[in-house]
Order: sequence, then structure tokens, then C-alpha cells
Amino acid sequence: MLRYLTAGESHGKALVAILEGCPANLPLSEDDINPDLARRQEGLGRGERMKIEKDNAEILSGVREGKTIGSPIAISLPNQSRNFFGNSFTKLRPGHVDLAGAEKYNQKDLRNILERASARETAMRVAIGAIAKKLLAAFNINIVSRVVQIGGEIKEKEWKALVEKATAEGDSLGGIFEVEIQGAPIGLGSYVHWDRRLDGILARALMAIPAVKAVEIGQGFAAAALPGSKFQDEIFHDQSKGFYHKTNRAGGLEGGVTNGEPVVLRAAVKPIATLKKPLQSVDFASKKAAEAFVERADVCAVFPAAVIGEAVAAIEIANAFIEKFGGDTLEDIRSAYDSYLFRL
Ligand code: EPS
Repeated sequence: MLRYLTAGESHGKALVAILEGCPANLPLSEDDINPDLARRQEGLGRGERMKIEKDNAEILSGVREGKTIGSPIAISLPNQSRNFFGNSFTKLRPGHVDLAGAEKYNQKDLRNILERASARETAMRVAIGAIAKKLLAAFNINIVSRVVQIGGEIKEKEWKALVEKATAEGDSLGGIFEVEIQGAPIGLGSYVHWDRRLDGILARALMAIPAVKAVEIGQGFAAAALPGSKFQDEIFHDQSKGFYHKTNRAGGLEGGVTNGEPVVLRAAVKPIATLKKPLQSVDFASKKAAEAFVERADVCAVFPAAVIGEAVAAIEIANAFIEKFGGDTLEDIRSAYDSYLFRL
């Protein structure tokens, strides 16, 4: 089983993570991780912070002479922006977890909530996801993403101007991204118990990305309006292709199990909660009406969210893959996978 923990605050010394359960003998270096970290830092609507950070992961353990050895892989990612101490604030920001977090953990300084709740932590999910992607790529499974919408149903060529307008007006924007897993074999996940259904596992992973408010698989919400005759994907068989579907409205998952078609996931990202032009709120200390605290922030995070979506989907697909084909060494997984493909 693949599992990981992350630690680190947005403006603390560093982010760190430990990935446990990565099979031995997977070729791995920082060069497999850093390109995705760089991609996560790009995109329309990123703020000034990204000019300060240059995310470069350092692998601290679990890799020897360019290959994993089966032991836990520790990764560190230093922050350049390190003003963790000081900078207290008490004016609650609507849309953030400031209020619920301060009440839950009995904190007076909302900085103690902001720092860990920050989406900076997603850099580590991307680093871990890059390792999962490397493992999947060894079995010709590839994960791609694209931004589908920014700020509603407008043309892609209008996105830039809309983001510039929101920036100028001190506002923020959300959108929709899509993740596609290509080459996943039939039979990952299971229908036999609710917590093994891969659709639920993937939905949770995407939903746990900061600011994601909805997740769809395949046609998702649109499926609710269609009759069965127009929704279900008819099955065909061909000597060379084997079983296949001509359509993929189910998004590659039926009964929580991959059906051999690409897995297609979409997530809706709400607009960034920190606004340069602050909303009405309350001071947590005085309980008096106040404008929300304003801090440097991104205007739109849908582009980075898509890269994070790839990463978290990769981790869950890799986990399902290991569950089905074994997880100790790359060679054992390969022979189990080859014999499965032979049986099919
Ligand atoms: C974030 C606020 C911004 C973002 C940050 C997430 O940081 P700062 O307050 O330092 O300007 O840039 O995202 C990252 C640092 C990152 O690496 O994605 C927030 O409040 O969630």
C-alpha cells in the first residue's frame, strides 16, 4: 500500500513528506519530481509569491544509486518565503478556514490557521504524485490534465483578459479542470466493498485539493438528465482490441472498477478566498465588524489545481495498481501484470 504524510507551513522552513510503500528498483531522482513542481507554479492568475519560490525537491532517503530500495522515501522542499513568525492577524477572511480553524484549535492568532491551511502544502502532493506517475509510466499508464473553464462559460482566448480584470479589481476567479488517466488496465479498484470503489477513492482525492467544491466522473452531473439508453456505453469486441466501448460517458469507471477506457475526472475550483478588495467580516478578537485581512495571494489557482489533480489521481491509481499486482519490487509487479494481460 502507498501512503504518505506531509508537514510544513506556508512560510516555515520547509515542506517535508514521507512516502511509504513505493516498490523497490524504480529508477528515481529529483529530475522526475522537479518538472511537475515547476508546472504547478505556472499558469494564469498566479501571484507574486511564485516569483520568490523556485520549488526544487530534495530526496533524503529511500533511493540509492538512482533506484528506490523499498524503504520510505523522504522529501524536503525548502521555502524561500519564511516570515512564519510575527504577522499576526485577527480579521477573519470569508471563504478561508480562519474562523472554524481558530475555534477548533483554540487559537487567537489566525496566522496559526493560515499557515498550514495554505495551498502551499499541495507542492508536496505534487512531489509524491510525480513518484506515482513514474511508477505508472513504467506500465504505460499516463496522466494528463487540462483547464476546461475559467470564470464561467467563456472562450479560452478570453481567459487572460478576465484574469487581468479580476486582478485589477482586487477580485478572484475559479474554474474547472479535467484529469485523464490513459492506459489504466481493466480491473483496478473493486465493487465488492464501498471503501474499495476507485470512483469514491479518486473523488475524495480530488475533493481534498484546496478550493475544490465539486467532482465529476465522466459525464457526471449531466448523466442525471439522460435516459439510460443515451448514457450507458455499449460494449463491443474486436480480435485485436479485445473488449471496448465506443463511448466513454462513464469516464472509465463502472461499479468503482476501471473498465479499460480512459478515466476522466473533472473538478470545480471555487474563486480564491483572499481578495485584495476585502469583503465584510468580523474581527475575531474584538467581535466587531471589520474588513477581512488582506494578504498577498493568487487571483486564480485553476492551472496549479490541474497539476495537483494529476498528482493525487496518480497516487490513487498507483495504489490500486499495487493492490492488484503486488508492491515489493518493480520486477514482481511486472510479472504479475504481464500474466494478467496474458489471461485477458
Ligand atoms: C496561498 C497564498 C499565497 C500562494 C500560496 C497559497 O502565498 P503567499 O500568502 O505567500 O503569497 O502563493 O501558494 C503557494 C505558496 C504555493 O506554492 O502554491 C494560500 O493562502 O493558500
